[in-house]
Amino acid sequence: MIALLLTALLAQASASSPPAKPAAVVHLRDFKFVPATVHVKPGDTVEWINDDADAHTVDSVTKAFDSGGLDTHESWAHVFKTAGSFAYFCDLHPYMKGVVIVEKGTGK
Ligand SMILES: [Cu+2]
Repeated sequence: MIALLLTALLAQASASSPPAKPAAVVHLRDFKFVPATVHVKPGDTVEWINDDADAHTVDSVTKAFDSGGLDTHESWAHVFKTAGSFAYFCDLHPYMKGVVIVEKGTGK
């Protein structure tokens, strides 16, 4: 439990060094989130990596999370603690959309 809390705190404190093992990685590439939909479990970390020459952001539709600006090759990670469907977009290019689906139970 303490380890989980520390992981979450570190993820928020340090944008450039995410936790060691994300459950899913989303690339920001050609003005798209690739893949646009990822499935994880509660407590999992999702990491985003900007492969584009342009800056992007990862902004929750419900303001649950916000990466701030990500320049080329920058990454950002977020820990999803609760189940649900978390839609997000790029604040700079609102047509860029993705969703993180956090599901309890087995399988994906
Ligand atoms: Cu963008």
